[in-house]
Amino acid sequence: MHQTVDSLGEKHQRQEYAVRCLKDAINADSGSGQSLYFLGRCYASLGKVHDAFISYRNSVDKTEANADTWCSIGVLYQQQSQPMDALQAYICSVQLDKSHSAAWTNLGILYENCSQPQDALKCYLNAARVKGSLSSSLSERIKFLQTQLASAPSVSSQTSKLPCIEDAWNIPISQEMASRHKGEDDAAKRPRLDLQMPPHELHTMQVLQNQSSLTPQDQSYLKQLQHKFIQIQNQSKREDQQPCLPNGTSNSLPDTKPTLSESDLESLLNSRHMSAASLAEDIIAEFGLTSNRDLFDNRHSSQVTANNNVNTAGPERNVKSSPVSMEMTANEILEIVKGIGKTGRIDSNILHDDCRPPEPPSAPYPPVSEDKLLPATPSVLLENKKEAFSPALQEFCLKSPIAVVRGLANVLRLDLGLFSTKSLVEANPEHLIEVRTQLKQPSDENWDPEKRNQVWRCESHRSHTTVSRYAQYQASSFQDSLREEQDKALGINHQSDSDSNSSVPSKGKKTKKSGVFETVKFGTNLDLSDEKKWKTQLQELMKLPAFARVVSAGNMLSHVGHMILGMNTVQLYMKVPGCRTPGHQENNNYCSVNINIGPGDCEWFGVSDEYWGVIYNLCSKNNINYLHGSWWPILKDLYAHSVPVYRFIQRPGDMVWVNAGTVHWVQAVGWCNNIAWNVGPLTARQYQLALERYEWNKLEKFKSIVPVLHMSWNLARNIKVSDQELFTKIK
Ligand SMILES: O=C(O)CCC(=O)C(=O)O
Ligand SMILES: [Fe+2]
Repeated sequence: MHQTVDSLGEKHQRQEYAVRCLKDAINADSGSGQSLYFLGRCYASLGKVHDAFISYRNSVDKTEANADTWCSIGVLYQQQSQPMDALQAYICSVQLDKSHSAAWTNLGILYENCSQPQDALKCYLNAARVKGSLSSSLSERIKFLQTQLASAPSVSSQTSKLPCIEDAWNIPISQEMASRHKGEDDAAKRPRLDLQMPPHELHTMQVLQNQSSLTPQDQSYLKQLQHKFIQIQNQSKREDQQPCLPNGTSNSLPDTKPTLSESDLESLLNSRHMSAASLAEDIIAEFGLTSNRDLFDNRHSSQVTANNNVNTAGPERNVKSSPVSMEMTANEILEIVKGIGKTGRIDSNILHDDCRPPEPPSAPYPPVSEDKLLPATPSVLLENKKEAFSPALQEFCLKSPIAVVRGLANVLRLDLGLFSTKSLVEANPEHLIEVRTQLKQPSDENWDPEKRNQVWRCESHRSHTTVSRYAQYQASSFQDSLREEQDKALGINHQSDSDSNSSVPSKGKKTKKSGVFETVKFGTNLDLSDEKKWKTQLQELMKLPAFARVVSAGNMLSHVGHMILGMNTVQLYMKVPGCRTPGHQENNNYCSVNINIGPGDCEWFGVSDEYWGVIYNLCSKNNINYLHGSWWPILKDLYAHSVPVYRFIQRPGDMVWVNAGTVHWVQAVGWCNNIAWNVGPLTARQYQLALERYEWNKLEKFKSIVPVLHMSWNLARNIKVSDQELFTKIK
């Protein structure tokens, strides 16, 4: 009532009240499909598409056979520019209730939008047959189409965007659903509630992201779009985890502009008269069906048939042995792979063509000459904001194994103070942080704890503390060192190895001796993913150019559909001098973006991707697992194997770009914090390296935290790939 009756007060308040009442109703009776349906209607009229979909979906789960729900789902799909899904939903609706004039009318509008007037007319006529539903606009529309069609040649079905109404009723929905569904439960019989960002919004988001300066209005619109994008991605991930139907063809269809609003639908629904028995007979006659039972059972019976096909497909059919080729269309491939995956085996190696398992590459040949073993690190000093947003900067980063972009924070006016230890403590003092206890030593050395030999194994013991406790440690370590400096200047003698009396996270001491070495504590992997806890910090990072941003349409990791902590979310590192990030390649070989917050510097070492096999072998020789272990390369071993090493200092405000596959290790020179995350530029190289590592991780029993297969499907759905090589690889 509050949703629909104007006299009950101001619209917004009424709507909010209606939502509250419905939520109460659902709490009181969680099995009520109707309350969930009404809640969905409220959300839809409030423009909360995402919430509306979820409510409708839950409603369908409780009460599947509800024509109203399917009709409303169709409306949402139509608004989301997913005409094929909208069609399926409307067909579900009119199959459940053939006198559902609203669904027939919507279907007519949908067909009209897709330039299929004959089908539209049939639907309008069906709507008009329902007693009491013939509004003047409906009869006008019918007359208009009849006149038009009488004078115009009929449209060939070859060029139709949607299947004609007869086909839609009979075959595609049931069979398409049945042959492509993942599970056998009831959910598999329904169209998938697939949320997609409308293409124009995706495009606008991309355009806005690439602007160097935005008006406050544009900024807030961009934020809205990005928020929506993430929500949709998350929702689509949740959908994927349920046994429901894949979306199929909707993305390949051109946009349609929905013309039916929720309120139009509302009035149609309100004026609707249920159950016109004669209508079913008319439809049977019109569509040439044989019996009433066919109408009702078609979906389910053909589903059984399709399932049977699946079961007889044979246990060992292998996609790779089927004649699938890159030249085929999606439909041809679907035809060939029908039934595979259910009982058949799909070769799980997703690497290209030859299916050989990946292996660490042998050393590049011929080896580089000695004078190339210490290459200069590609670096650029930015002078202004325009340079930061120039495509040239992105190109520069993408062509180097590692690059340092100096002065980025300065030209973007990034407020690095938001990531200072003080701000972190103010924002979330009790937030957990991982601690690594390590031996403090010069950056180009790595001794065993007794300082007998230089080794590859890097001592790094894990524990946990809170931000505020680590902050105390970091601050007192700094003050102690300052005092020592002052005392030194004053000629006061200090025992250089004496313990400090300040507090340490776990032991109550700042530093202590472990054998001959002082130990340091590295506060690592502080998770900044929570948008509420770290709102200002995360907002600040929106100032970055799109290619380096945490979330952007051009970042593969933004298409995964869920958070991967530290990869498509921000992590922060809190350091004192000597803290080490041991050698590694990024997860699944993605690129890494790292900004030094200061006040101190960091020292970086980097080795280009093609040498990772050499480093892998050196780790093995030193009895360390390359993926699972902690190692700090001995430089002379690398040089002895002709491995060039980039080495450079990252100052506060500098961004380091670690390209796909680059092996790197980092040591703090001073007291500083760093922020970092991963990005996946849409390049063939990045995609290939991610795939290779995905496969190699399997062999090494190392978990790939990027679901590369799932991500590939999302990429295929979400983006238009202009790079031919990347397109082919994804395909
Ligand atoms: O700042 C650090 O120590 C982390 C460096 C790193 O491995 C990265 O940003 O990828
Ligand atoms: Fe890294």
